[in-house]
Amino acid sequence: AKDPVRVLVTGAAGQIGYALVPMIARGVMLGPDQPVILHLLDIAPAAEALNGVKMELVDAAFPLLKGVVATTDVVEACTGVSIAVMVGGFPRKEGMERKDVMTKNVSIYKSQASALEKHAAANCKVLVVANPANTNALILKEYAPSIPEKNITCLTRLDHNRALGQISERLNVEVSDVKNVIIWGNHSSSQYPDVNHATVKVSSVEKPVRELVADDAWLNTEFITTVQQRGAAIIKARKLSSALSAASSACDHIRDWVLGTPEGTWVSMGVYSDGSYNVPAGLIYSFPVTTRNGEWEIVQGLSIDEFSRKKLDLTAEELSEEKALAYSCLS
Ligand code: NAX
Repeated sequence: AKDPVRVLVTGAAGQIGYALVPMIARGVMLGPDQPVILHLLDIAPAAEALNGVKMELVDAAFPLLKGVVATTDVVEACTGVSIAVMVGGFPRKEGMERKDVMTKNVSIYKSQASALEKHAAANCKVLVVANPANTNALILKEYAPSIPEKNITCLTRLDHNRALGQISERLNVEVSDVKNVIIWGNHSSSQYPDVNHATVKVSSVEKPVRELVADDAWLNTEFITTVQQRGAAIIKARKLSSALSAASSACDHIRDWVLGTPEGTWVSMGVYSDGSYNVPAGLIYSFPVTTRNGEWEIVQGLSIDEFSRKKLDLTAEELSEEKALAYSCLS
């Protein structure tokens, strides 16, 4: 049998945490033959709720779950973990300035970066979910210089999956037959969901989404805004933000990163930009990536038309501004 892998979930007493931890304990993230030990971190005011989550994990008697460490101590939480899913953060409340929210999150991600760097397993893979996800990941990278930059990513897979879902609904095809959409840029409403290289399998032939939808007006406007605004639509409907879809997408992100993408398929991940597609280097930006042997690689050579170029640049500009704001909050 395999040795258990220690998986950290921060913000584990929150709503995404509540959806995510049973998925991990069931093998959705690392596979049905991979035992896990869950490390759950939250802050003191949530300690009792966190303990309740631990009790439920015990009660669920998951065969793959070999232990639960539920704690409000960052060092204990980070010790020995090979996967870190960072869901905890400071939410923006009504009337709060962007700078104040950024200051809070910068300080959280700075200190959690140091704890991970000192106490996590070598080669720990990090996924930041908490918003502003790209910039939190960038701060984490800056303050954990010994963790390889390739190991620090943020979640845009939910946006990617939302785009797949919209195409599947529109064409009335199975979502598993749609592939190779791309989310470029920031996990915010400036993101660019791009279908120019996406395909649908129709009687075992891959056909371009643009050809099948045959409605560029829809693809260039409503489709894009629906994906960009989906988070807000969920809040409006549920009075709570996305949780099960965020948790499921976080599992997809880590599973594909660790176990690899299928031949001919890419996914979207927020990763440290190397300047590919003329995106400024030094941002955490969502790109199309393929993965193999636990490493991602940006898909190269895709054609970018003028319409797309503007959208790639716009979301990069927003990320550069966020980066500047984050740095101005570091003191
Ligand atoms: P909740 O408010 O339900 O849970 C957040 C939890 O984090 C709380 O239990 C809180 O006590 C804890 N926390 C706060 N500061 C902490 C710290 N310093 N260390 C450890 N834990 C801490 O929010 P939830 O709905 O679960 O969302 C979590 C985060 O995901 C938010 O930042 C949210 O904006 C972000 N999202 C990101 C998405 C993405 O695709 N990247 C989509 C879903 C989600 O909106």
